[in-house]
Amino acid sequence: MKDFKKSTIYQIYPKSFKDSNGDGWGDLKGVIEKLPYLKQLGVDYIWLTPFYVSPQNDNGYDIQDYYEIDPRFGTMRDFEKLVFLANQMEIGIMLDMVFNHTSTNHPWFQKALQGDQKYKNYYIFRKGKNGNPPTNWTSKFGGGAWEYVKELDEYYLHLFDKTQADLNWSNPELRQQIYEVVNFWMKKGVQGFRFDVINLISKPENLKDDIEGDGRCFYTDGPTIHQYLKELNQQTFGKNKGIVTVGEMSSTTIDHCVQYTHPKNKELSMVFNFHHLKVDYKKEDKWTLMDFDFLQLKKILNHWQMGMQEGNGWSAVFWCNHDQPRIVSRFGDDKKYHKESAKMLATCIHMFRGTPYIYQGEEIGMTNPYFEQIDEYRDVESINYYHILREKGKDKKEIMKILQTKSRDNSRTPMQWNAKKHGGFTTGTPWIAVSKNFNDINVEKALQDQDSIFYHYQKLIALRKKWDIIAYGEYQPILEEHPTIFAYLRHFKQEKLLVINNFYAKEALFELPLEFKKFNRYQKQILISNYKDSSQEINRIKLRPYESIVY
Ligand code: TEU
Repeated sequence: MKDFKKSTIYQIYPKSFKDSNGDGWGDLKGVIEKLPYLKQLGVDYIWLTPFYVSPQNDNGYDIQDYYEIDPRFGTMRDFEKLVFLANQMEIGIMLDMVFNHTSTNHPWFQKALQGDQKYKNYYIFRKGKNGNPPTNWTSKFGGGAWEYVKELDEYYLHLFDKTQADLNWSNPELRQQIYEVVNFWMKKGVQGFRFDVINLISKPENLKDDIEGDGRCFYTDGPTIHQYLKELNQQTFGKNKGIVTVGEMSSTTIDHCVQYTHPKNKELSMVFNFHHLKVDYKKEDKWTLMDFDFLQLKKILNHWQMGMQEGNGWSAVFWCNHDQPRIVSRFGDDKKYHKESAKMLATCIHMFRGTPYIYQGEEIGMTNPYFEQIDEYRDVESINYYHILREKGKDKKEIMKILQTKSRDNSRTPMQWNAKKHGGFTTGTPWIAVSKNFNDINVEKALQDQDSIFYHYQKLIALRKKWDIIAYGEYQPILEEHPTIFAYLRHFKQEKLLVINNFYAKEALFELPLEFKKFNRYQKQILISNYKDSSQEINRIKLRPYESIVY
């Protein structure tokens, strides 16, 4: 059985990973083809984002059938083969389970629309208020969170797109249906699950207007959330000790995340939170342009590292996923210091207390594509906000700039395998354009260069396996007020780990705080760095652009 604290998890967005049949969509056969590559990288689990039958209004997060694979991704046989071959390589497959909502194409919802009470009760239908929706809540993708159904003269709740109807978890029958889904996939030999926005599933019985906000205060970490997760655990994966689980937690708190992951509570193995990825939002609005606030970033990450440690919870640590722009374009430098900054960012995350996640392409330093036309974008959220910002009178050029840094499509462009047409992703026409820099940034090139970002990630993954301190060490931030350096210590038995990262292209002076001078007496070793000749001396180090060293 694998120890998830010593594991590294690789996220695949199958639609953009590898196309095996030339239809322009990545597929499961494409994933199978690339298993040896992932083995070479050294990852322990692969998390696949949804590939079930779906109208794809939200790229598969709108599920129409939990039990069938969308033919564009392949067949059940392909999936079984993938699980089998991955397990042979000691790679576990983790599936993405979207249980906050289904597609409105789901047969349950279709029956609800026909007025079938049983199925109406699977969702959240309410009467309007004086010709208005039941509450003033807004959808995360823009606009209101309620959609009117004329035939029923009622509204249904959708926290995301209007084709993603929220499920009613207070209905025990619905919960049973969900447990069956999880058990079905467990029988196929999957070794883990990622639960999509799982902290939003518990809504209060009486839905009220949110005077100051968008409604999230009512359903985020909602009233019976811990009860639901305990039940989910007992009825499904809790019966199999080898299963690893991660919950995606939207706008959550440390207190709840400790409860979600404390081993005694028997809810989940670990959780994602996103507070550190909002440090480039002006006034908490994603659709603005702002340089990232480094001190704020450090403060949030240190606060979560300490809080989760004190409460004995466990975090999934990450910079990238399919909803976030590329990290090297965001907090690094995707031009002059591409390699240095990508490696520095990787080290910073992988030495944290928590299980690190790598999103496809991050390991070769893939960048935002900088699309110039709105018709190059595919994501429902980007397209909605394009129109919302236009209506607010923003000029087209500025909106395009915002999308170039904020759109979720920034991470959804196809994986760059080589310098051939479409980066070797497909022989057909890709569903979304490949980033223009695939000649320079691609897997083939990375594998030939011993100094590449790829080998840096490979080394980080191996170090986690070798040194217990990386997985189990205690976290302690240092130089918290330093304007450009992110440094911290880890402690485990007789060992110490000192992690130093310069987050900028400017040189920076690292000075070891007085109370740690005694470390100089320790036997020292550099575990990893992103320059060939990093200082062996830890008292005072003149850090070069984006230099990152682990002692
Ligand atoms: O995302 C949840 C979520 O709220 C955000 O990451 C959201 O995409 C972002 O804040 C918008 O700015 C999950 C999935 O990861 C995402 O792809 C889905 O669209 C969403 O749930 C709905 O299932």
